[in-house]
Amino acid sequence: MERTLAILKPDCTSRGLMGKVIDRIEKAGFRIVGMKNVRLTAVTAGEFYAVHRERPFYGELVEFMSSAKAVPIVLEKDNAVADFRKLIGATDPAEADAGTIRKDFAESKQNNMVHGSDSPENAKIEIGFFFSDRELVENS
Ligand code: 3AN
Repeated sequence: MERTLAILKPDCTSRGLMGKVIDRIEKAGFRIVGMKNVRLTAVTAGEFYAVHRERPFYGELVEFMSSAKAVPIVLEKDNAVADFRKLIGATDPAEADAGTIRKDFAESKQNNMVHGSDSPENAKIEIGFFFSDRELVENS
């Protein structure tokens, strides 16, 4: 079993699309082992996306991620990291495959509904950013 970190981004939560996205995640075979509401600040959003600090879109990304509530979710499944990236689709919804979450719901490269860890190593770091071990509960 592998774990990945998903985040329902502010566009997803404020447009009332959380239920639709979680339904797709569960139907795709992922188990939810951790989930919470957070309101990121410019500081915490900036820290989470620190790898993008030099990118031209960094300031707007930080502003967007702290504009409304976000919902980090820890997911478990065989091959969770790669399978979740497949389920959400490419960063740019215009380039995302048919049937992916971003293709069906995202409005732009920035407002693209969901985050998904890009490697098992980063998944561990990102899960630790939001959750302590005792907040992670396996369900069978
Ligand atoms: P992904 O979320 O698909 O792994 P990353 O890690 O390259 O994409 O980018 C992190 C986040 O930064 C994206 N989810 C998106 O919100 C934003 N982003 C990425 N590229 C752009 C861009 N060219 N313009 C605006 N925002 C972007």
